[in-house]
Amino acid sequence: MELHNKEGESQLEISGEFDFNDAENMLQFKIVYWGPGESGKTTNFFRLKEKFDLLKLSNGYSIETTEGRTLWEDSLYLLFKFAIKDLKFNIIAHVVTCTGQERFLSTREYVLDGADGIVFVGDSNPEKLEQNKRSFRELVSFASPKKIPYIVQLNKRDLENAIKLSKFKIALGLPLLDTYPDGSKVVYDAEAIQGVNIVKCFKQIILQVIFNYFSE
Ligand SMILES: Nc1nc2c(ncn2[C@@H]2O[C@H](COP(=O)(O)OP(=O)(O)OP(=O)(O)O)[C@@H](O)[C@H]2O)c(=O)[nH]1
Ligand SMILES: [Mg+2]
Repeated sequence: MELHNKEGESQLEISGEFDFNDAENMLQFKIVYWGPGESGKTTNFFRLKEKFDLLKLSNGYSIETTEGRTLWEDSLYLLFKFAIKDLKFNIIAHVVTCTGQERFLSTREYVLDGADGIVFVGDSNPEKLEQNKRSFRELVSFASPKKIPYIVQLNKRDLENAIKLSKFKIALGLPLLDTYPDGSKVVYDAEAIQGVNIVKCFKQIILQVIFNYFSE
């Protein structure tokens, strides 16, 4: 398939015109939001849920402890038509978030099972650097052998003492470049609380999952 990320990102479109009769162009993906405790995975999830209000197949659920931490997972199905240039796909995306709490580590394997794409949600709080590193290492060791595409989001850019982007990249062992040769960003800035760049990250991971699907 002649598609390149560079032109893809600017031309991709998500719309509600899901076509139930078009079984041929129907794709189903599972997208997992992963990251250290309280980095903003569930906040990403709620922003997507609001944004795609009309495209929800399910109402979704969120299993939390009384302190608002994710105990098990948040889960939601979205249906949409995804167009890149003149190619159109009907997509069913199962969006889930893991718990970042290390004491529930074993549940993460279950939530990650069958993932087609992963969004790593990092925390800009400088005190969370070690947790970011640990969680990212865990993700790479899971995703790399299986060649599961992932993108890195650095959330909470609104924090006054937010970590410098270069410091974050060095800690995670990421290239200091802004973009990869395919045009995708090494790190996507975000403010999940305000919804900044949340849909952009979601579109980007869907795009990478589609590329991966067609290159297999
Ligand atoms: N300042 C700031 N705070 C944020 C942002 N996004 C999320 N938060 C806050 O960070 C805290 C944790 O957010 P959650 O979305 O529950 O984090 P989580 O990653 O799901 O946490 P666990 O499920 O416990 O691993 C909440 O108090 C959010 O309001 C952001 O962009 N900026
Ligand atoms: Mg959560």
